[in-house]
Amino acid sequence: ADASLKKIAILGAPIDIGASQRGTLMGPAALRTAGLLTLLDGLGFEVNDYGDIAIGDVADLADPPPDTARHYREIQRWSRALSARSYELARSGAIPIYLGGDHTLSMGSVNGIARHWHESGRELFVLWLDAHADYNTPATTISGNMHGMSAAFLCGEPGLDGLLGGEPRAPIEPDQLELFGTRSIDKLEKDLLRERRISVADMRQIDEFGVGVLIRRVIDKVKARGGVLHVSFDVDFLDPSLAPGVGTTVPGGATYREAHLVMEMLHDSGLVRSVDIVELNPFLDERGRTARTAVELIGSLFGQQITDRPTPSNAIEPDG
Ligand code: B3U
Ligand code: MN
Ligand code: MN
Repeated sequence: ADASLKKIAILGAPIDIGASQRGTLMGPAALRTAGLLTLLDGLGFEVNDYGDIAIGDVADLADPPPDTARHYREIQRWSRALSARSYELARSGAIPIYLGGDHTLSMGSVNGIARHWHESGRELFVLWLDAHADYNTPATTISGNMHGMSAAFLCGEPGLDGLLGGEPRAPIEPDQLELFGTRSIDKLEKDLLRERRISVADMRQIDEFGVGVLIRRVIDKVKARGGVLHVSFDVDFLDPSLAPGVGTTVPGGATYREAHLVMEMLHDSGLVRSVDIVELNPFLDERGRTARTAVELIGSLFGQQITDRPTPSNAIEPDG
């Protein structure tokens, strides 16, 4: 293999018990069918597909499951396996792309990545492209669905402390989380976000300032602190007209052009080191539209451009 080629590591995690609607377990297959690997290969990456992670028959831990976290045991198995694997992948120097699966995937994937960057002495920032804040805990949740708790878990909120068992937990600070595209937050969840002073670029702000200004603000913050960026892309970030293949669609989401601009600017920043693509539910999709749109967006995130000429933003701030 050409050593100058940048490596991408693909890992699927067919999880669907973190959500209320079943079916996201078909997400990894749909993203592959929609041409994710061919696209990344065509953009000049060395792409290795590690298939879908298996949770095997590891013995269950003995911690008491919280009674407001549905399917805690299964999600615990996924999270432990994912965190361990994710840490190894991040350490290998490849850019891991995790294919979900519902958003509980990130409890494992991001924890493993955060552990790696913590050891490397660089700050990890997590950009949460999502209609929801996913900042519930077992104490605040209304639904009991654990995909609504993953961002809170990653920021070290209490209530799921035994989830990873012996896997080292690597929480990020609340100021390393950037919620973006938010338009559905529960009451107690909102209180907690305010208490923690979490940065939220909600749709109200996107309408007023535009995605360009707001994503630039995130990029500048990460650069100023010498950090790196993980992109956790919940496909319900997109407007339902564009992405119907999701269990929890919320009207008023990002448009096609807004989403592409976000991805293009993130690419030009040179900061992205890992990605999750979650909540795609092929069972609800219309002729693969959502899967194809998600794959196109990943193309923009990894350098697909309309012309090869510098755009105003990447001309001013060339990739360091
Ligand atoms: N906040 C609600 C709804 C929700 C969160 N994430 C998704 N839906 N996909 C909850 O269930 O916690
Ligand atoms: Mn989510
Ligand atoms: Mn969501």
